[in-house]
Amino acid sequence: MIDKNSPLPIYHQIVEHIKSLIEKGELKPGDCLPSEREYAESYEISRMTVRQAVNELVSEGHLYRIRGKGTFIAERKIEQKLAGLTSFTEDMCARGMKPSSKLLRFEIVPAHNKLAKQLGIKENGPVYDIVRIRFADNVPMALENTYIPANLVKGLTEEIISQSLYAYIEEKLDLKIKDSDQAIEASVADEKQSKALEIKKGSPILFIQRNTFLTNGATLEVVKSAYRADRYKFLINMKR
Ligand code: 16G
Repeated sequence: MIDKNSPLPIYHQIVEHIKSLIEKGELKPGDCLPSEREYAESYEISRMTVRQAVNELVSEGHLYRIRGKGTFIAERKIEQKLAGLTSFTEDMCARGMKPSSKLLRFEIVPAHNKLAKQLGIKENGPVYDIVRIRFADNVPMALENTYIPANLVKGLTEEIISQSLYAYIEEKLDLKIKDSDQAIEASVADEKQSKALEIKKGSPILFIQRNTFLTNGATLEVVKSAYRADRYKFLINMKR
């Protein structure tokens, strides 16, 4: 596996070797990685070199360390293409994963000034304020806060919102979703986010804001979501 005459640095060869074992399923999420000493002895290389490889795999999210316990194989991240405009339910079903939601808030509130502007409604106009934890195969992936003008989307119920919002809008209300503006930025989980997502406070998250518009020009939703950075990865194809 290690070719000391190769022009490829040894630490890089170890990185690729461990990645291929993960790929082939020989190292599974949650498995403990053999110790630095074992690697160093079996390949006759320095522990420093092994550490350099492990550090790289940790920083890329393939491995994680637990102090005093060792280094473990991370869960595979969900790879989300930023191409078409899709819902959480569609994204999970497309992967053969089971989507589900836990509803933490579902109420109608008056829109404060900034939100009213974003939604294109009158200040203090009624908006649904919805907070859901979104799960994939029962693992919490995102904490999502959705604001929707109550006069635009009629008849929302707890049951509907526990399933797919987009399906209700398109199939039951016959409104046409046109496009979204979306921003993604790095952040860390606060108390609420960490509890909902079952991660430690201060863990990395991807904070996403999406404003979605209908074909008739109305703003459908303003959504603020916190996605687990250890479980999500966004992919984009760029043309030149
Ligand atoms: C996604 C969208 C969110 C939308 C929801 C509808 C992002 C960042 N957000 O979570 O804006 O409201 O899907 O999902 O992708 P649903 O139809 O499953 O309720």
